[in-house]
Amino acid sequence: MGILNVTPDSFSDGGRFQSLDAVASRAVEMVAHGADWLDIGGESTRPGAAPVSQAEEIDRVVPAIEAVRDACPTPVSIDTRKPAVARAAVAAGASLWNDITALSEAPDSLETCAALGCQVVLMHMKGEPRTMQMAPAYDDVVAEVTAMLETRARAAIAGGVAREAIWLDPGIGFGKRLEHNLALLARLDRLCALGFPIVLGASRKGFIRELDPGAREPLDRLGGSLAVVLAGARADVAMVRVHDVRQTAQALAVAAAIEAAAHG
Ligand code: HH2
Repeated sequence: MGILNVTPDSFSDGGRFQSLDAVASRAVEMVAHGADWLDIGGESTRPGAAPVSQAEEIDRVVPAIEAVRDACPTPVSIDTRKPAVARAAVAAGASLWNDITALSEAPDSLETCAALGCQVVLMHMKGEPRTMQMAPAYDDVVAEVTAMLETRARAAIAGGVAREAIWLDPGIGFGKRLEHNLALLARLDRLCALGFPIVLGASRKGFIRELDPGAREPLDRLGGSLAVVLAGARADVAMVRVHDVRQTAQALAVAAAIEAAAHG
């Protein structure tokens, strides 16, 4: 899944895709590089990010989705926590709602998702973006994230979302310290055992810098991002959400070729 943020302030690609031509050509480029999904976001959720109004978010994402749909047939996902934005995005052609709040932001999130009939990513987050990195604490992060995602998946199904439409995501960096991110990445098998396809997003995230203090800029974090992608592939996650589609596809192709050689 290629990331396409149409925001002025996303931590890595904020401000890069302000014109619709830039959005469309980035989409075409990511698809040429191997993206199977394009994830469009109109609100940065980086730690400390300021919220965006519903109208502003719709104004950002709807034209971008239309531009992407005109430029390529690849399915589009909408990265939002607001039901009204998801509704507008699906009307514009998105077919997956990527919700960092696992359909718990608004009272009508769940019912909106069921009515839209779209696919959905339920992501784990502890707290909310403005404050989530202040002092995140868990007794057993793997057990707690797994239990929360299972609970949200059950709630979604009970609320009318089709089981086959649900993806789960541990939410790397969302209310998690380095040790929490690493514990989750080390035990992705526990999430996979829930029986839903797993999405993993760690592209260029801040925790990589804690392991490589020289990687001050998001663009310095490709190596760490690829290490996470390969850990995901080993655990059989279904999708990785990345900025660097070409390098990710290459890393996955080489890893798969080595695996094939080992078995054959
Ligand atoms: N991470 C970000 C945003 N949305 N969605 C899912 N399912 N999983 C993630 O890990 C995830 C996500 C944050 O990254 P990014 O979109 O690159 O930055 P920003 O939130 O600053 O726009």
